[in-house]
Amino acid sequence: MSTESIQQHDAPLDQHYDAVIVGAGFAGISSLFHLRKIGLKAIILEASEGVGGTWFNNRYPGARCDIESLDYSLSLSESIQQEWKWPERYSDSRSIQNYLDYTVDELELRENIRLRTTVTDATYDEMKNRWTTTTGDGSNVGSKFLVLATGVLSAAQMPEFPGHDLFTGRILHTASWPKDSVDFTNRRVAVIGTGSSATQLIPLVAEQASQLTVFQRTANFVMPARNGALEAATDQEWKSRYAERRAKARASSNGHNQEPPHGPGKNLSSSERDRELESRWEAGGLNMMRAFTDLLTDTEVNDYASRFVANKIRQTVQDPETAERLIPVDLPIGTKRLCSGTNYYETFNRPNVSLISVAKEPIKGITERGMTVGDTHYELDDIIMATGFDAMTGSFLRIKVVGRNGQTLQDHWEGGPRTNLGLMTDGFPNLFFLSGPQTPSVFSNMATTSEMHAEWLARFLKDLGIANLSTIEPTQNSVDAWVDHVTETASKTLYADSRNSWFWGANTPGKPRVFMPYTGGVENYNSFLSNSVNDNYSGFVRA
Ligand code: N01
Repeated sequence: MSTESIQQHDAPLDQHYDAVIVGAGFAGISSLFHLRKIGLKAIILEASEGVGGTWFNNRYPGARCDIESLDYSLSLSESIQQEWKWPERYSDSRSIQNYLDYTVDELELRENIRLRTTVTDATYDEMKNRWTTTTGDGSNVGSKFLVLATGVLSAAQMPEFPGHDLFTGRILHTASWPKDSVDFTNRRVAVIGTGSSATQLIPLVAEQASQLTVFQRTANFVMPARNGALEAATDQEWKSRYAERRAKARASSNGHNQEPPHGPGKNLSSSERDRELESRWEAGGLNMMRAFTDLLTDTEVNDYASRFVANKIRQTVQDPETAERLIPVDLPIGTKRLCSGTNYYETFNRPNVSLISVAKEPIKGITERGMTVGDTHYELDDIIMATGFDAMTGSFLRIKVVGRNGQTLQDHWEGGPRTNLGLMTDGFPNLFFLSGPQTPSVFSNMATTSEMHAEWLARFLKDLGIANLSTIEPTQNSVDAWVDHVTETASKTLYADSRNSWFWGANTPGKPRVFMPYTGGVENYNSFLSNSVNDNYSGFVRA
């Protein structure tokens, strides 16, 4: 079913919700489903024109998930998971968006979703124990609970290059791509950035543009995705054992069914290591991250794997200088998000594609007809910013959230995010974060972990007894303990010394350098969630 064929009904607003949920992506949709199931009156407020969250907004050519389709889906309804047909092994953004549209309609959730509604402010009233959420048009919505399901990679980041407004061509950002397809035929195009978005988009733009110039500040490791049609046998096998597959995902480190590592690389011979790395390279995508259990903890093993991929780049890219420029330096493989693409390195063999390093000589500015780096001016028709996000906390902090004593979330998290289990923060009663910082989020299958959060939230509120509950919030001690645990867990990995990434907030000017995701794995995190239930939520105080 196409998105266009689905009618968008917008829920009307009133003041008397049990829960306002912000965001209609995987986390928001799962939350609405589970909160409604326990009898809450809930509404989703969504800024975009459609549901889908990141998959609605990231429509750039090549936008595709790097987790396999059958895994990257929700288990809310047995009939949906049986009936829905994924066309490809890895789904593109349009397929995922269509799937979420279908899910929302099948589960009759649309009547509780209000689109085109940007949340600007949310203020807690201590006298009434209620949240007031304010939207872009000045409307106020009242609720007992507020659930921010706004995503960790959704606050797009546009660099402030001097001259930006002078440019007479098109400036596009991958995360706010126009609804209609953009034609690059006979155009001179620049792509700024070489992260996941850029590396998916570059090969497709190169097929159309007369000239494509890629401006690279930091080279990244890009694995071949090895996408293709989803085979009927695979589809059937999964569907006959879906419950088992879902359970396996939750009991894994990353929340999906990928083949786990067989053991450490440390004591393996070179040929044993090569065999494993080759099989992971052939399996494609994020499989490389599962090559060895010590890939992200042992420098020598990581160096070995990094050299293996560097040699693949040298074998693929014909011009030796370009090949060397594409090989990451001082970047242990996996300590920046591994990219997964199709024909990325091959694209640099095309005569219409060139790679400019802006590592030492940054982009000076934008002019009426192009861009300047050092003394060189590049004549351009289009500039594509594939420049990423104010990641992990940006979408939460772009809303002015005011808790107890008039304290803003911006002030409270000035030194970095502070949460208990990534779900709540002290001083902000009845406020929940879904799939946010200090959870496995970006190291996991977000469909799995979003559902885990939504289930926990509904269980939590049901166990506490909503009718007799005024407030619930984490103790400061529980928050301090979780922050320490997240930090300590990361300190045992190679992430600790590789700080030039958005995991550390390094890509956003003025952001504190704090490691934000939880590296302990989905299975362990799941145990923490279960323990909190078994402990009768001891890290939280209720009134
Ligand atoms: O963003 P990024 P993204 N001058 O931050 C460069 C998920 N995702 O949108 O590395 C020059 O990774 C910046 O350079 P540097 C996935 O988790 C998933 O690509 O900061 N360059 C970098 O190269 C991913 O990790 C999927 O030195 C500038 C690039 O822009 C996350 O989203 C697909 C610059 C930004 O890369 C973010 O990916 C897409 C400047 N002033 C995204 N500013 C899949 O499922 C920034 N850069 C496959």
